[in-house]
Amino acid sequence: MPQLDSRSALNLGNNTWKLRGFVFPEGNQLDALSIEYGETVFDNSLSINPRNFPTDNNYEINGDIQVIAGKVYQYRIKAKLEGKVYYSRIRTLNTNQTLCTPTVTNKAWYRLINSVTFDGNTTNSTGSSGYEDFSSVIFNVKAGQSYNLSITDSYVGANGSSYYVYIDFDNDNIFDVNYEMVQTQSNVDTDIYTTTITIPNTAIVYDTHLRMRIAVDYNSKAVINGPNPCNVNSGEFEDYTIQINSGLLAINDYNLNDIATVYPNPVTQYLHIEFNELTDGESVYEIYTIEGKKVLKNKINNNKRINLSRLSSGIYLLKINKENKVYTSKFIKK
Ligand SMILES: [Ca+2]
Ligand SMILES: [Ca+2]
Repeated sequence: MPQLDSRSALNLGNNTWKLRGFVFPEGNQLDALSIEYGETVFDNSLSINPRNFPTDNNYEINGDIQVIAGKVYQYRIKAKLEGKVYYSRIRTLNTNQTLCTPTVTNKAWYRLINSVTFDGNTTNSTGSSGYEDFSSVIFNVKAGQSYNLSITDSYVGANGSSYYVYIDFDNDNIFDVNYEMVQTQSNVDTDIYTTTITIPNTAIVYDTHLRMRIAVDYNSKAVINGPNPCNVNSGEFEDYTIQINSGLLAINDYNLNDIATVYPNPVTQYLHIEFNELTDGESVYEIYTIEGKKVLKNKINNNKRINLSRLSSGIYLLKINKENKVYTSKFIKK
């Protein structure tokens, strides 16, 4: 009997979400596989060929969908095997979700965060309300890399503190304690907690502001209550911003939309590029997925169209090399 799991949905921005699921066929060759989604009923489906995957391994399937802002969707994985239909659990995708504002139960403070140092950059703080929002502080990171983090709390002496670090890698405004709690430590008898944060290679959203939330709590209360990214008993929260750079967007790249009109967006089949000024000679264009994989490369003349019918749905980056400058523009393929 195949095992199916609807794991998470990544908010890629521009009303595009990547639905993710995991499949373990348990040695069976599945007859059909799909991700079903919809508002009240599962009236949309992304079909996936199970023959592209091994039968004896757990693997990820995913697909990008367009959503309408403000709506709530459900999705699940569906498999067919020998005439029987199997479903994963149903997960919800809420385009209206906002980050919870942290609360502290016990206002007689035992622990405050006095400073946070991430990758050598320090933010000192003195607030005592239980939550300080430093989300305007942005740390640029790369997938697969590790970064030093140290947290100095206000309590001096050998009486344990607990620390929690969450990053909303899928950008859905929920800190998932199973997949997005990147560090935790209970009952640490130290005034400065030092650790490393490793940015994963999968299930992350690139080139977007992702919230990092740090919490400190008085130990025994935290152990009883468990990790909660929205509440601690006797401690403090601080929020920061992480941006995982894909490397696709270089600082010295030029905006393609300044020299050309690129339309339509979203695009179904033909992407048109009309340069403001006609020039002699050819340019080279390249199209990348947001994960950095090159999917198309060709030469382009003045005012041409590119056939994108073979690309799957999602966000792509168009790069054009013209007169020794690199111009970029993002677009959505429906
Ligand atoms: Ca603080
Ligand atoms: Ca999340």
